[in-house]
Amino acid sequence: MTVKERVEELRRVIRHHDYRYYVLADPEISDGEYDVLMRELEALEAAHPELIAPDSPTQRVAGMPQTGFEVVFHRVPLLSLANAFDEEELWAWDGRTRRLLGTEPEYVAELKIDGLAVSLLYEEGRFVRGATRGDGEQGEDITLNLRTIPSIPLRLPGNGPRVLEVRGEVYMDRREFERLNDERLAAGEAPFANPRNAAAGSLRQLDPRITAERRLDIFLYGLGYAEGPRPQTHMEVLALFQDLGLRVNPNIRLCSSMEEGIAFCRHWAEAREELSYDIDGVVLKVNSLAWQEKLGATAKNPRWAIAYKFPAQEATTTVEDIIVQVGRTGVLTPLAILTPVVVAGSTVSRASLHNADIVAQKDVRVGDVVIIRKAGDVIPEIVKVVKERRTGKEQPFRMPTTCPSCGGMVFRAPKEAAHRCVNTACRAQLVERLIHFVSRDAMDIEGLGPARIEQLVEKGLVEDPADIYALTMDDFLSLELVQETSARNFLEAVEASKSRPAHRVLYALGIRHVGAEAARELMNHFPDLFALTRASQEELMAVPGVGEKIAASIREFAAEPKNQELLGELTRRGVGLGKAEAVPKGPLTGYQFVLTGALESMGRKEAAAKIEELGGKVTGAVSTKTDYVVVGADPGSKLTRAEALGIRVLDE
Ligand code: D41
Repeated sequence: MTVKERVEELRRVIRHHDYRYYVLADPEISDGEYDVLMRELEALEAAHPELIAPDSPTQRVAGMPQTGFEVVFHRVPLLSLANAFDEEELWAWDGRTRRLLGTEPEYVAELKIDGLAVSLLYEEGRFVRGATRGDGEQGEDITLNLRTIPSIPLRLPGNGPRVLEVRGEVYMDRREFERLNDERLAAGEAPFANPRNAAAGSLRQLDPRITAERRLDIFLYGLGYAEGPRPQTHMEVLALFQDLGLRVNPNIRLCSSMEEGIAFCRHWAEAREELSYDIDGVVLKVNSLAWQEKLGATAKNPRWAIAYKFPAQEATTTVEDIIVQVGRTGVLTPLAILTPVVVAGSTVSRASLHNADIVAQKDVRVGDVVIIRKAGDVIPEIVKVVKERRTGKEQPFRMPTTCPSCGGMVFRAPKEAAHRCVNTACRAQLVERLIHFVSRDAMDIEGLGPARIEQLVEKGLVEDPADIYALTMDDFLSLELVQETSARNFLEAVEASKSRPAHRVLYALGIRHVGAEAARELMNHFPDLFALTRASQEELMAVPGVGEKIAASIREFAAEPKNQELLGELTRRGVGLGKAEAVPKGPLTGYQFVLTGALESMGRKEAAAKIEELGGKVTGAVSTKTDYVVVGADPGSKLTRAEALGIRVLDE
């Protein structure tokens, strides 16, 4: 084989694996094997620069930073979608469509991805130009940025049409959005308000290397200008895209009536949070392209499609106050108290402002009119201040220099965003630590909610977690509105919590950076909590998933004599801190599991608890010791690793 042939073969193979990985999310080889192929290709191209081609997989990030974007005139304008804001408007559209056609058409229902509309142009199977939608007539040439999106093929397989222009939506996954914002905050940069803005900002980078770092993705949904045989229906268009390796959203439904279309809308209005990306509605399209043509378009919108828009997740309200809350590690968190507004079906009256830097970056002041956004069950966020509506009377926020709970000193460690109250005896911290200790994923002491904890601390009955195990019937009866029966229930719940597995106790202690998963991993490696506190930094870091930060934090906890006393007190009062007791035996005893991706019927924590109930072990990282990997939707690198190691993979 000549070098040229080998280069071409490598490109073909890599292109195939890119497709398996990025388009189908179903890789056939491990990351390591892929890297070997890529490195060989890079080496050959470096040795034979005359063989480098723009559509080589090594050339995704190509060209120098630009000074601006060229204007692109779309050969076929990108029309926009007419909107329906409720079911009545959908029925009205269905009625008009049926009247114009004189029959009841099939509709295709698809998700309305909340991203940016773009057009991709292929000539002779090669990706030659990508552009923003712009105003529909003309957009901007963002070819170099779109080339960096790994699911966009630089070359189409086989004999695609000579010219093919496809339309789709570029978006950013919520996980990537969170990652990017964390990174920006750490670097002192303003975070993006939502994934859509983050995707837009990333596509507008003049330096494609920056775009390449922002893992963007795309779903294709429309055919623009195309030469060659045309499909007959929208479903065939989508099938053609799939044949060409263009990424199509899997959640599509062919509807034989409007009822089905409405059912699809209702389903996704409820289920939208299960997706790993934002959608802002559902698009209904007439399936037959002949009928699409017959229906035609108004000045702006095709008559054959309509967007059903979900209720907005954003609303406008006023900041009435900014208060400061003290968390269990002493972190002071500013919280905006808002004039209550209804957003996506529930009333919002507060929004987290995270830390002083974010308040400063967003320049949120008491009295400001703000746009807030609610996504799923996360705490609502302030997207931005409507500065145009300032009166001049707004009050800027200042982080207090003393703790609002105990009056103690407030410090800010260098390079940290958080201000902290460093008084470990601070009452607010104690209450938060105890609330965490008894919470569901920790010791799970049923009935002991925040209000009860508050009362127990108020009465001086509890000063640390071990005190909970010394509470008597009379102590509980001394609380407001507690009768004999509920007091007995409290005692029973406290008793039951003594036999929680050690990893739960560890998590319950609330050591900084030690989350539920790290705690689980740690207690798989140490016989009990005492052994854990004796471990060296190196021994701790040898545990999978435990890095420098976690290890240092455990060492810090262990070095504090009070904490050693606490552990002693917990054992004396009967709380199990080790594996010695209570490893339940069951059908899964001896098997190690790893969970990855979003499960459908239950949360991951719940699934882990069930596996443990049956005697199995759950760890966070895939290793040769792993027996099974259970995969849900959108699994990540754990699945790739499992496949590389040949570990059995199970669905839910
Ligand atoms: O997911 C979307 N955001 C989406 C947008 C979609 N699934 N289908 C769309 N279909 C069209 C027509 C029917 C006009 C081809 C669209 C859009 N348009 C669109 N997005 C932005 C402007 C128009």
